[in-house]
Amino acid sequence: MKTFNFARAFTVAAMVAAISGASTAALADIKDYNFELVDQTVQAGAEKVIAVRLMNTKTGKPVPEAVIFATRLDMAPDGMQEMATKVSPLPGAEPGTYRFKATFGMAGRWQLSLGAKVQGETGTVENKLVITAQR
Ligand SMILES: [Cu+2]
Repeated sequence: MKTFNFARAFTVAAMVAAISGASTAALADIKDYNFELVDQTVQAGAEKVIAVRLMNTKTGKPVPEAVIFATRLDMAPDGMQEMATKVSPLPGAEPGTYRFKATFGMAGRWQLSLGAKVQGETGTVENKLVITAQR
């Protein structure tokens, strides 16, 4: 009986170790990545350039070669979510920086929604950034 209890306790301990080990590995993940605006403001008007940097917040370094697959730019921060404009990717200036071209038809606050896949990471980086278009 004593031997049986010991074996059972050991099995449970091993299982707990395995589970906590797995969750520790899962914590070093996609949540450590964040987009940030290079410039918080842009001039209102046609064909303006927006630049964002994808940062690894653990290392403080920019992350090159991410695949950007979802972008939307609209005036949701000023209560005009239906006022959306087309966002076109442009070649990046430097590794870890991603550039887009868009027409800001109105001065005010615009929300840039981004989705990205990072090399070697599962999951998706999803960020919403607010950029102000000025006259
Ligand atoms: Cu508007």
